[in-house]
Amino acid sequence: MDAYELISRNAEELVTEAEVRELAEDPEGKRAYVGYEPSGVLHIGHMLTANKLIDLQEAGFEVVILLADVHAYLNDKGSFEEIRETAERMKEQFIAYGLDEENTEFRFGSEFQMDDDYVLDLHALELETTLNRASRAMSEIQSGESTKVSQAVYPLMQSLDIEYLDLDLAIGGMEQRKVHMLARDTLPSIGYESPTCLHTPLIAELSSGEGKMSSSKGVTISMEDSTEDIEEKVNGAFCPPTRDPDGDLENPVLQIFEYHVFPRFENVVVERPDKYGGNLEYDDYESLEDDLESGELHPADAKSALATYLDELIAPGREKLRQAE
Ligand code: IYR
Repeated sequence: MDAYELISRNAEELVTEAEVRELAEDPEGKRAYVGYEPSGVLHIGHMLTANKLIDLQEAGFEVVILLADVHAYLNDKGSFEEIRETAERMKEQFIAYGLDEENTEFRFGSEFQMDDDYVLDLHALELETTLNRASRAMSEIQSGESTKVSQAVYPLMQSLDIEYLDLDLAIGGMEQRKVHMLARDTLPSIGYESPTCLHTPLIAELSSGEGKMSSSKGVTISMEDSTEDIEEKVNGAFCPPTRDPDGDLENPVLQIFEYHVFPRFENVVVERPDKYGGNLEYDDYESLEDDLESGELHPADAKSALATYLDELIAPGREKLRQAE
């Protein structure tokens, strides 16, 4: 796989493709980042962007993980002290998950977001941005119904982070895209460049295939899950053999195979007793999807394989959490 393929695989959107292609021409030493509001425990959403960070490290990028403590505070996620504590716990889980320790820089937002230059630049961005635009950027991120002033400041700070961490590429789930678009439009007005962005897809809610999987509602998978929890959740997952004709429903089992399992395992074995045709082996996602659609692969067998692979991905992080107890 060439650098561009590795960098762009499984991305939902590149902003812009031409800019990402240019980065891929000489990725060595380029810097990419993802920021997370610290929540203590890694869940499957963190793991999806982390998969992209692992791809980028393999392509030669340096990776920065921003533990966005001030952002979590602005978004009403608790006291500053509580947030700092949960942030510390996340570092080890990212490394356990498979990021290269030598080449992952962890930064706290509070290390630089209170510096004079940053704050003055923030005020300059406030002057360039309408409240309406800032509030729209937060529609899929903000907690609570109405946008507080702190939440309108949030996307402007997220925009500035890209400049202050000296980055070449900003990564985020599709829910971050409006913030990134705001950054692209407004950073040039205060003398900075428009950032290049890559967005990862969102996975459907596990039990229904409806809407998006989130850590705050519906079924989700996290590093706190035991092997049995994972088996139970995956067994109960929505997994229709054929695509929803209206296109409203997604198949979260297939999505997890595509975005979590295949990027991390060279080939995938679905174990089956001989009387049901014996084991199936896949070296790409598409052939597994085809087999599920044709009926060659039964949803129950697909789920049981998925639970095994997910458990393998989660086990090292789960172990770190246990040690920290
Ligand atoms: N908005 C993110 C958290 C975040 C991301 C980046 I990239 C930042 O520079 C700052 C905050 C979230 O929803 O978790």
